[in-house]
Amino acid sequence: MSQNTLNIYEPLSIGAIRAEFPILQTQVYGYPLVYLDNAASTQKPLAVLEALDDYYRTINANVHRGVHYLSQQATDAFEAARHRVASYIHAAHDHEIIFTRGTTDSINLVASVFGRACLRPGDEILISGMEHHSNIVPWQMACEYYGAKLRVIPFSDRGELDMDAFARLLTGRVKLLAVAYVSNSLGTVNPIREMIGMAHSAGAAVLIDAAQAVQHMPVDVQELDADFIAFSSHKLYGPTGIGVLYGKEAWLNRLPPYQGGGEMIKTVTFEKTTYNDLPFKFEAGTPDMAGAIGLRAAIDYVESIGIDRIQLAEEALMGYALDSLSTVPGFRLVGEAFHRSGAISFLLGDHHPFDVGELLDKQGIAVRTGHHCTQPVMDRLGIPGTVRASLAIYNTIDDIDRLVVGLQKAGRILG
Ligand code: 7TS
Repeated sequence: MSQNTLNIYEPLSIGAIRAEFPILQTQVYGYPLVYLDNAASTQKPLAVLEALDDYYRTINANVHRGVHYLSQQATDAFEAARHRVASYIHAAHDHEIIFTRGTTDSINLVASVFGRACLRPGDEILISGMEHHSNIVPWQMACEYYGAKLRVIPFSDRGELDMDAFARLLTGRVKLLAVAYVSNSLGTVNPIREMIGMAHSAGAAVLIDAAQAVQHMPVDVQELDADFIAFSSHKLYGPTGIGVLYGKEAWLNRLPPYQGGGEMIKTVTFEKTTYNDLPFKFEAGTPDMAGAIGLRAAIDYVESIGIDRIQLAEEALMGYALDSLSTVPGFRLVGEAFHRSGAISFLLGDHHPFDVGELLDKQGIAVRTGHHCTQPVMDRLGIPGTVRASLAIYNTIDDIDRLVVGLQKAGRILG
């Protein structure tokens, strides 16, 4: 097992980290698995698997309703998970953390209730040209419903947002800016601190899609001054089916509830229902208790290593990968932003990304191919899609070397 470039995880070895992820021992077509599809979903450490198992074995019960022992235990663990998420992103209050099904669900929640409360005909929602479909379609739907307009910040050939165009688009008509912290298909890290400041000066609220950020870098919602932040547990080494919406208390109090049902109410009569306090106002129905507890274990795991150290190690590995990949005949990087994280998108000559991905798979190397749910990015660049290798805590120089050899072989086969 090779070391990470700078041994940044010391005194922990990369081998010790990999040993925490049982699935990395998988053999694929006779090769040890190289997992480079982390932007789609990360693998889970033992701590998360054990937390899920332990929850169902020892404290499973519905939360916030029973007087009985197990229900109390489950409620305490669920609320402790909320507290852990709040502290991870430096939220001022636990009740600013809403558990959702994931980034998509979080953005749909905001688009739906923000639309109802704040959008009028002629208003505008501003997004960027590099958003995931999850941060496009919910806004299109809200705009269509309320007669508002969707405006788009363009990006350069290198994959960097055009900040002059952003400044021009930021008129008094813009009610909300929704932008990705990190692009899932280009790897660009957007200057969101500056963008949030500019948007606030123009009177617009801001939602940050942090789906590709929270696993790669420290995120401090108070320092950023974001109004809403969305992310998914499953890209942060946690379970699927749960995610987070952070919202500033004042915004969450101002907005109407999203879904109706149990948990989100205080009193119900057929004449009138009163809504529950934060965060429960936005959590209708039985929540994913096990998921929240699994997410807590994932965050504990990440913090046991340190998100700063993870960021440094991944940056070093990214540098190594970009250097090594540039030696592969026909390698063309897609997205050359100066500030980047996580994803490396590329093409190999004129070969279709799918063919390249399939030949890598046959060598035990998992990458994603296609448009990565960012079709407008591919249209803007005039390409059908890319091959994408995306990094996580457990990736090694060995993984990158295997990718390089795999691509050389794919290039020879495809001719
Ligand atoms: N936003 C960004 C920036 C994403 O990368 C993704 C998922 C989402 C939103 C949606 O997250 P979900 O958990 O609700 O599905 N991105 C990817 C990807 O790049 N490959 O597969 C899923």
